[in-house]
Amino acid sequence: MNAVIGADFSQRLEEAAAAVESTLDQLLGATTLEGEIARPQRLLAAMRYATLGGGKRLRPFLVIESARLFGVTGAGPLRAGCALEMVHCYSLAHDDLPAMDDDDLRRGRPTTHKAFDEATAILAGDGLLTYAFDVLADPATHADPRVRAELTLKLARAAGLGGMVGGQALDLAAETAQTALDQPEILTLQAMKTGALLRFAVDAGAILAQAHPEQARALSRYGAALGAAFQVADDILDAEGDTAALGKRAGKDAERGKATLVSLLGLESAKARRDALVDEAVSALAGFGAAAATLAEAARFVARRNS
Ligand code: GRG
Repeated sequence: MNAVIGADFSQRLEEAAAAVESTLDQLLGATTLEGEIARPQRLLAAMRYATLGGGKRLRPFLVIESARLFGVTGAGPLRAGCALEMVHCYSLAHDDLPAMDDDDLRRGRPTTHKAFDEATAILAGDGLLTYAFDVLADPATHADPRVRAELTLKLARAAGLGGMVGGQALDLAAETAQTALDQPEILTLQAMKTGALLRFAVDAGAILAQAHPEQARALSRYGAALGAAFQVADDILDAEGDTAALGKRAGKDAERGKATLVSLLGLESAKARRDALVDEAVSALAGFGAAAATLAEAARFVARRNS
C-alpha cells in the first residue's frame, strides 16, 4: 500500500488514456455508420463533450491491462474499453443533472447540462449508453460472435437494474429514507453503483482473452476488491479532498447527510478498510506472478489518487 506509483505505471496509464481519447474521437466522428440515418450535430457535440478531454480513463485501462495479462492487445481491448468509458461518461452526465446530484462542475469543466441544456444532456447520455453496445456488438471488437455476446451481456448486467442503475436508485432512495443505511446496505449499494463497472472492466479482459475460468474468477475477485477500494477512496476524497484537485465539488456527502463508510466508520477506519481492500485485490493476483504487476499497481493507484 505504501509503494510509490511507478513511472512505468504512469506511462502505461497515459498511453492507454491517449489511445482511448483518439479511439473515442474517431467513434464519435461526424461520419454515419451503416444503418444510421444522420448524426445530429448538437447531440453529437454534447456526446463528445461528455466523453472527450478529461477523466483518468481508469476503466478502459483496466480492460486493456487485464487482456494484456493473457497476451491479448490491440483494437479489441481498446474498443471494449471505449464502450465501457461511454457507459461511465453517460452515468456521470446523468448523475450531474438537477434531478439527481445537481452539479455544475465535472472533470474541472461545466457539466454537460450546463454547457448544453438538460434535454440534450439526457439524450447525450442515452446516445452514449446505446453506442456502447453498438461498439461491443461490432465484429471489429472481436471476430468470435460468442465473445461479443458475452461482453454485451456482462456489460448490460453491470450497468443496469442489478448493477450501476440499481445502485444509483438505492442511493437516491437513501437520501430521503427515514432510517440511515447500515454497513451491509452501504456495501451492496457501492458494489452496484461503482463496483459493477470496475469489475466488468477486468472481466472484459478475461472474456476477450477467453481465459481459463479459474483465472477469470481470480481476476474478478481482484476487480471486486479494487471496485470496493475505489469507492471508499472516493468517500475519503469527498471528505478530505479539495474541489480544485477533484475537478468536482468536494464535501457533498456530508452536506447531504449521505451514508458512506466515512460517515459510518470514521475517517481512520475507512482508510484502514481501503488499505485492506487493496491488499485483498493484490492477493487475488498471486497466481499471475510478475505479469500482473501493473494491475497490482492499479489497485494502489485507485486508493492513493487525489482526483
Ligand atoms: C445516473 C444511472 C446513473 C448512474 C450514476 C457512477 C454514478 C452512478 C454516479 C457518479 C457519481 C459519483 C461521483 C460516484 C463516485 C464514484 C465515481 C464513479 C467517480 C468518478 O469516477 P472516476 O474517478 O472519474 O473514474 P473520471 O472523471 O476520472 O473518469
